Amino acid sequence: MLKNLHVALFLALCCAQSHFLYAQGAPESCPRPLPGSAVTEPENLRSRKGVLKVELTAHNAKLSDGSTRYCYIDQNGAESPTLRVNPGDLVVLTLKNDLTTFAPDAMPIAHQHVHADTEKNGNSCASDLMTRESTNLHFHGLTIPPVCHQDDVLHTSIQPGEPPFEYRFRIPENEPPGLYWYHPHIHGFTKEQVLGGASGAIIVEGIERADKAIAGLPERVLIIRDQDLLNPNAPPSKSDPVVPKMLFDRDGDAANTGTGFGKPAKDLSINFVPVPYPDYPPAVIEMKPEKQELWRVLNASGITYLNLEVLFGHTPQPLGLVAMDGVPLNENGLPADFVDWQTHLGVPPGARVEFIVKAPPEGASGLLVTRTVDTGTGGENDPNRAMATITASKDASDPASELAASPAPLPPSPMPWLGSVLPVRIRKLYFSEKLLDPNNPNSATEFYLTVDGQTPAQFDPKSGVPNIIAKQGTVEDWIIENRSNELHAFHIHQLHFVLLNYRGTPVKEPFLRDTVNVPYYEGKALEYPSVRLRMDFRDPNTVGDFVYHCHLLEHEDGGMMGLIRVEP
Ligand SMILES: [Cu+2]
Repeated sequence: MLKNLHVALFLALCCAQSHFLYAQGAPESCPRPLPGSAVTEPENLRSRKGVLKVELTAHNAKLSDGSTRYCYIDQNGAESPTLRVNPGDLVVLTLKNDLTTFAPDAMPIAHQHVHADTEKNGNSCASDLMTRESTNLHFHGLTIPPVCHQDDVLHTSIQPGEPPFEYRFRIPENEPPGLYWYHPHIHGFTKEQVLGGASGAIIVEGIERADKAIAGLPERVLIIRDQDLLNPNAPPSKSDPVVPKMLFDRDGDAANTGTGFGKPAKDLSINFVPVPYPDYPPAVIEMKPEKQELWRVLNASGITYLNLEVLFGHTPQPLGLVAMDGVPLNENGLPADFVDWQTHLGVPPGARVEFIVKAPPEGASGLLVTRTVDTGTGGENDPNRAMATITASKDASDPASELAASPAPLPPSPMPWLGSVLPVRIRKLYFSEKLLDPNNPNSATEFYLTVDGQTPAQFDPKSGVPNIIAKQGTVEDWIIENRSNELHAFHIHQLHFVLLNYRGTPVKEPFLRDTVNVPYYEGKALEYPSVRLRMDFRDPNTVGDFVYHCHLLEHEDGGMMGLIRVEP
């Protein structure tokens, strides 16, 4: 165990080279497919007799290009398995921290959060030690209690060399069936670990019970991650309109060009198959001709917004949305078995979409792309790009999992629809950013998420003083404003909300979300753009202290986060 920084630094300096050789010589250390590979699904770990036992080890590996990969290896040696559970199941998951100290790179934030407290070392539930090599898990979207060994990220920190740490929680009986996910949440270092690949899917089974339109369909899990550019110095490809000037935002990512083209802030991968800038060689998804599948897509990116589209030739294909952020569409008293047919689907970092896709005819092919996302002048460049070619062949193998063909319908929720419950209060919060040196546009930025009336401050994991106190059993309306010139993605742990108003326009969405875009300020309008959300504190599992934050991880790590206490 590393007792102090000096030891850590010594190990880093003395051993970096040998670990580099290890990563090169040991393909089992977070192996990744080559660009252009076929997209294979993660291994499925299914619960048995109401219990899912998982043993994960967090690994990392430093590559010759200077990048660091992170991965979870399970008890079978598989990487980032999909955890499949039923409502009511018990999850017993051990996490062993096998992260290695590599030579430090330029991330000044590292030093703000290292407070080696030897007395607390060894107690992962009350650790003051959150370093680059610490890790823990957040179960994004699940309504489970924010307490140690379940879903606490405020104090739970597991250090390298400690015995495996046990997570033990029950999936609520009323958890909506759908797609959730797990990832580390160490304040100050989440971005590095998630960009490196530390993430995986969780599926609460039974989505076909909520919507018979998808009964019997093969289901395919697609995890889209982002990572540092493999070819950062390459000019745009010849088929990409030349973009005159490369700008960087204050985080060092390629700034939004406003053109839909140019160098992206990050490369994307799909089930770990990289699709690197500048030529974006697509990965390959093989389907049976004209067969319908349910695609369960997670945006596990650190900072990249997606806007997914499937093209046959130049024609966008219908995508039948059946669930958002793990919640099936007909939770809002829609006609039974409703499908919302769209031609493109926006997915902020952290969000999930589940939709029906039909394969092209035999011999033809399609293309899964992400359209450009306008993230504002201060935002990252998320250009148009191909992600995967969809081929159709009778010999294509079906996905590993298929939804039940004649499911028993889900019983209706005993709770009234969130959108029709009266809120006990309205709160206003706002995203803002401040240059440390107002005269220097390239100086470091502080990121804030502030309750209106309080003083803007970067999140301090040690403060313990809640910014918001709510009562379990109630429902509140939160207006989230954006006073910065870049898009942010608001996320709250432990619960879902319903979007009521987007930028002044009332919306009536038939599903809940746990992550939502908050549009950027252009500096002209009299009012800041905002969203209005109805927050659901009715579930007893929301009692406790937890966080809300921007899901762009460099903003989250930079302090764009707040603490809420839900009292019983
Ligand atoms: Cu943000």
